[in-house]
Amino acid sequence: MADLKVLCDAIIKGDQKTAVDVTKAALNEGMEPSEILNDGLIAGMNVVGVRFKANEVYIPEVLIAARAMKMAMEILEPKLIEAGVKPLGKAMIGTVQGDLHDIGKNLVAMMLKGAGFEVVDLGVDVSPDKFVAMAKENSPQVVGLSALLTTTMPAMEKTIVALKESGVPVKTMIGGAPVTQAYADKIGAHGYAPDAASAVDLAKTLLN
Ligand code: B1M
Repeated sequence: MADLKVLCDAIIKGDQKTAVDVTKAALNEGMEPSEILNDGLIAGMNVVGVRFKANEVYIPEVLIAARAMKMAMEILEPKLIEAGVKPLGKAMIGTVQGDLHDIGKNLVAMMLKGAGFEVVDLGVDVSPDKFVAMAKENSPQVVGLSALLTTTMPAMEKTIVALKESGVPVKTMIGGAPVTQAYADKIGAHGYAPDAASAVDLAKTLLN
């Protein structure tokens, strides 16, 4: 019988083959897709998030775990849709205008997916107008902005102002190496997260 503890461990270790094999076996045995998601995949990514925050694992391990999760999700996703399983929430994320750095932003997106969020990733160099247009189109509850350059931090403020003026009911969170909680407070963001695992905790808080 497929063992979800094995699936959870495969995600933690980033073992793609085992993650995919156990997911397939569990589905073939008739296990609920939501059970496979919550007790196998998300449980594994949660452990990775906790260890990452505690500096017990580093970015490469998180990326490898996220890749294993992505492979297993490709098999599970159609079954989750068939079963009508709702995501935890919808988050939209992008790197702000003028900024091409996306490694941290991608990590945040992967961790959010790992935690059960549906994620709309707008990519890099995203203008305030595009954030607004895509927020109207996708109705996320949370919009995440990433910036790695001191010169592109003002684009965060412009984006937050544009989102507020548009009246789209979203909560905003910001992050990136030069960004601080003080800056988030100054520009009126709803939250700041220093790393990808904290971004997941923050996004969950912002849902409520
Ligand atoms: Co650039 N770069 N770069 N760069 N680059 C930095 C950021 C820099 C600090 C290097 C330096 O000078 N020491 C410096 C910025 C200085 C400053 O403004 N203070 C810099 C510069 C100057 C530049 C250029 C201007 C260089 C030039 O052309 N003269 C240029 C700008 C291009 C542009 O964006 N318009 C440039 C270009 C590039 C590359 C294209 C070569 C490449 C980016 C490749 C890519 O992203 N696809 C690059 C890289 C790789 C870096 C460094 C080396 C690494 C950044 C990174 O990926 N870190 C960086 C120096 C450094 O940091 N050591 C540097 C790993 C990543 C996982 O961390 O992104 O911080 P980070 O994400 C973390 C957290 O910040 C947080 O979670 C992540 C995981 O824990 N986080 C969030 C991030 N986003 C979040 C969002 C959230 C919450 C948390 O909520 C929404």
